[in-house]
Amino acid sequence: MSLSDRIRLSDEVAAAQADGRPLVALETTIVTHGMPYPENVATALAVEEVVRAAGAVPATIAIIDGAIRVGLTAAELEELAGRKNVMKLSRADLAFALATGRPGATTVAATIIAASLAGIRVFATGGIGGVHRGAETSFDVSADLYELAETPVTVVSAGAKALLDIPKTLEVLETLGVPVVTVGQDVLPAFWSRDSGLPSPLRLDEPAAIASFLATREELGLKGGLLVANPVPLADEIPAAEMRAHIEEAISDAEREGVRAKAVTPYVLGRILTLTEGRSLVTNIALVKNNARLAGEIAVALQATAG
Ligand code: PSU
Repeated sequence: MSLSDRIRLSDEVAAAQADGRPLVALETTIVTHGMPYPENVATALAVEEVVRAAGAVPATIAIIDGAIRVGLTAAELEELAGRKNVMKLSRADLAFALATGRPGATTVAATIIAASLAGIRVFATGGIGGVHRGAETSFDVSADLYELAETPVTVVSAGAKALLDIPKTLEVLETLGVPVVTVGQDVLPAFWSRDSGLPSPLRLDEPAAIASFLATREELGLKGGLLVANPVPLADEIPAAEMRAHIEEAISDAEREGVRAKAVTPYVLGRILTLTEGRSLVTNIALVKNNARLAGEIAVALQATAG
């Protein structure tokens, strides 16, 4: 089977490609492993609308029936969310799901790969994976960081998830040569909170400035992507001081239960949802929509730069 048989574009995405319209990739691990039903499906559909309102075309990515699907119908999203055996796919097992026909949701790493194969340069998510707390003994470092270093896709996030070790995550990104650009403020955001307490390595406030930075990286032939950190809107944030205790409790629960590897992030997100009595989900939904809007604007700006 050839690569073009493995990648199946929806009609909307194929038409956008043919017309040269800007596209924004969206991931599905957030749907299957990041949020509860039915908010997960409702959010995925709402996020697509936000991308359209920004003037771009959404391309939600998943592995279904041995193909990389780029652009899903509402019914396909609903079906994926309802299945029990959906794999959480990264670089190591993306091809495994394709070869075996298992359904799979794409993490940031796998979505970057799929987006790049489909010629999509901008991708919106909630928060990337990174270096987990205690990584000095567990060695738990998300493959998202290495994929950002390898593959030229711009990932719009609200920072790294605050359950991670953010200083170590920044160190690894710097070592790998991944630029981290915060929008609208000097401090790096921390997913549910606007302030991580750490200065952002770089700052740019306008989509056009981000597009021009990307064009300059291309001129130099630098490989890899760019991480955009977009702070959650003030009205929707949960301040870091308030999140700290919830995050610590959720992580110690995960340790006590022996939760490891790929299961850690979904478990901790679920515990934090309970501990915040649902508020973390409201914030998560708001920040993903906010990222989708910015990603749409960057995709439009990139098109203008190229044109
Ligand atoms: N953003 C969210 N919720 C999520 C994720 C992102 O708001 O659940 C997912 C992404 O797919 C990311 C994954 O790649 O969490 C990180 O998982 P891990 O820490 O196991 O690498």
